[in-house]
Amino acid sequence: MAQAVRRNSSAHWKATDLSHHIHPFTDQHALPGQGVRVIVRAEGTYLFDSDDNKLLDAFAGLWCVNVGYGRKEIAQVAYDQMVQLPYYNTFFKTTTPPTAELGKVLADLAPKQLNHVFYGLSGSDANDTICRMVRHYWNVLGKKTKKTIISRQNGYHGSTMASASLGGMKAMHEVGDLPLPGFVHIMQPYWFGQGGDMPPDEFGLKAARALEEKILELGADNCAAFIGEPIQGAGGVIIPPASYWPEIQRICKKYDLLLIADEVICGFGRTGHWFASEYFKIEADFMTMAKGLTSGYLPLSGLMVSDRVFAVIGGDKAGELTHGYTYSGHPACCAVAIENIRIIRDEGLVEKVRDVTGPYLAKRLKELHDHPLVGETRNLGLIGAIELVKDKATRKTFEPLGDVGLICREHCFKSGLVMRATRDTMLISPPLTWTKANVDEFMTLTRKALDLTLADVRKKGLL
Ligand code: PXG
Repeated sequence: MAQAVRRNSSAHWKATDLSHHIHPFTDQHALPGQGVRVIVRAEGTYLFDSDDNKLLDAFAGLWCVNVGYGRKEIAQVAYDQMVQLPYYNTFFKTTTPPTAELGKVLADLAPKQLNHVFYGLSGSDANDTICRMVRHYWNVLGKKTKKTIISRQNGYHGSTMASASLGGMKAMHEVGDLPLPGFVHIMQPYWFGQGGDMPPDEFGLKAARALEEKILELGADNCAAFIGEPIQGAGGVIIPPASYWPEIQRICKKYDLLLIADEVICGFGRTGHWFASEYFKIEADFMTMAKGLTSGYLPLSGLMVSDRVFAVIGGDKAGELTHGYTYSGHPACCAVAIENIRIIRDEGLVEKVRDVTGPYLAKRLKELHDHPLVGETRNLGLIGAIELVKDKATRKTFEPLGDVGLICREHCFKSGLVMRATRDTMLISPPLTWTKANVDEFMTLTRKALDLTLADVRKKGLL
């Protein structure tokens, strides 16, 4: 039976999928006309689809496969744990060995004030949990008006009602009448797109001070927390000017707001540091982790809670924390996370990204500045972006925004490369196992895709 299915696999899977599967972030009506791609296996940094195409994955799945594909050690750990104890809950004063062990591993790795962890299965549910904990914290302290959470336009924090409200993407708010009350947004620190003639550091201060303005408008007594991705990922790999985070930190301290660092993409070595909070010197009260925590081998998220916050929500006035998921602290997922972190550590991937592949990617990306479409390249470690613009000197974008990015993404696929586009910004986030040779291969494929894109853009009269 399995054999029969496999024989006509590609067409069969595509048709079956289109009949039943509702895809995330997809125009359901248009999909049948566009078709789906079926990924059937992967090894290292390469994907193989059901039509026998081999693709260099410059996106690590979805910003998550930090240790690369095909790690038998991780599969073995999952297998062993499932045989030993496939599941048990962490409610009712119970735990499992990997659940307990991972907490210690994470507390040792995370910035020093973060020593307590709550587990979920996705970045979205972790951020939802944070919203509840933030309110709970201020309620326990008797400051019951401190409710509003401030985040950024074009930030991404997940897809549940609360996490999509934290996010600042208009298109997401349109699905489900968001944001919910109590969630407001300020400008993002996107110098390339919005900085105009301002020097980056001056612009960074302006973007940070939008937080102060918002707090003064709402009243500090009504403001509970600020959340931000150290580097915005889905929004376009927006690396804030150096002046930004210290000013945000100062403002949060001054007005007594909790600071939440969403490290779902930035964490576990992506930037050449275990967490981008180290690089930007962010001292967060909550830190969201997912994706690279398990390299996507199994779903798991965690939120680290600071000693200061835990003293309150774990204190004698807090009562029961009536919150949790059936799979909070799932033993197989936690065992996989421990093994994944062991690999990152034993193979020196964080240092390699910081000292070797990150700087090398930066150097090679700069070579693209001679390309007529490229307005800027930027990266920190192995997270980066290539901005495609109509006019390099003025940073003027194409109209409508997004078409050129999609053309480029298609040329990437056809050239054997997976690179994501946000607007007309191409995004890079490969496995941390990339060597300099992988960067070279990526550059060759990228230049080819950019040249083909340029030809199309000229043909369409867009340039
Ligand atoms: N926070 C951040 C910073 C994220 O990037 C989430 C939270 C939510 O995580 P879950 O596990 O619930 O998906 C994310 C997820 C994209 C894209 O197109 C990015 C994400 C998810 C889906 C698509 O770049 N990031």
